[in-house]
Amino acid sequence: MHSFMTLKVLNALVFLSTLTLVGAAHAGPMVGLQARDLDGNVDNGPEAFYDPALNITWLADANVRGRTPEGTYNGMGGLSSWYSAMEWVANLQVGGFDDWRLPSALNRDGSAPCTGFSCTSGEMGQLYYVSLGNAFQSTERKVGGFVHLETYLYWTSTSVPDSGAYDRKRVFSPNLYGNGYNGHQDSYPGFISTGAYAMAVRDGDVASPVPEPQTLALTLIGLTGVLLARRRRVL
Ligand SMILES: [Ca+2]
Ligand SMILES: [Ca+2]
Repeated sequence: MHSFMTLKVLNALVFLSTLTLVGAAHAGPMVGLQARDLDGNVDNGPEAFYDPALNITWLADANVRGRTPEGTYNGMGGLSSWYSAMEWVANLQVGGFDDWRLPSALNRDGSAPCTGFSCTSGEMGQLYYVSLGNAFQSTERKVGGFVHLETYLYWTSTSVPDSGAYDRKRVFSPNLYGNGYNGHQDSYPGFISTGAYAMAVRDGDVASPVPEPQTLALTLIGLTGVLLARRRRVL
């Protein structure tokens, strides 16, 4: 009787593991990004994504500034001058962290950012092209697990060295998905009249990884192995 029950439990565990692995294979829109929890509730989904390639953590809400907690637009909808965006992110506190910043457009080796399409070395270029798998000028929107990723310009923290008078072209701003300039990185005046959106990112990882479906499946497989080994010993 005991062995029979054990076998039923084992069959159920193997079935569950298989189901979970099949589900995980279809749910992989982001390359390399790892889900992170910031609000202590893993059931409501991740609030951040860690990118081990750059060792940075993105807020999953790509326009947290422009939305109320209920998700409706707030004031200017998150559009602002570069100066206002820099001030906002400096004061942002989410998940117990106060070191959020705008993404850098600098190349990974610290050299000056490129202009145009396929600038994959900056942080937003890495996110847009590599992690989310977008192509330049593509009309297909791949946003992975991010929400409120707006179809317009996003500020980076990077100033243009020889910006000339009036602080013109002070920042680099990749244009995500908008106006045929999807994946385009360029420079604009810090007080560009239309404003631009702001994503928040921080250096390093956060403390609370969200268990991936694969991890759960592997745990179940490991448990199954232990039970099988125990059963063999009993027999
Ligand atoms: Ca959560
Ligand atoms: Ca701060």
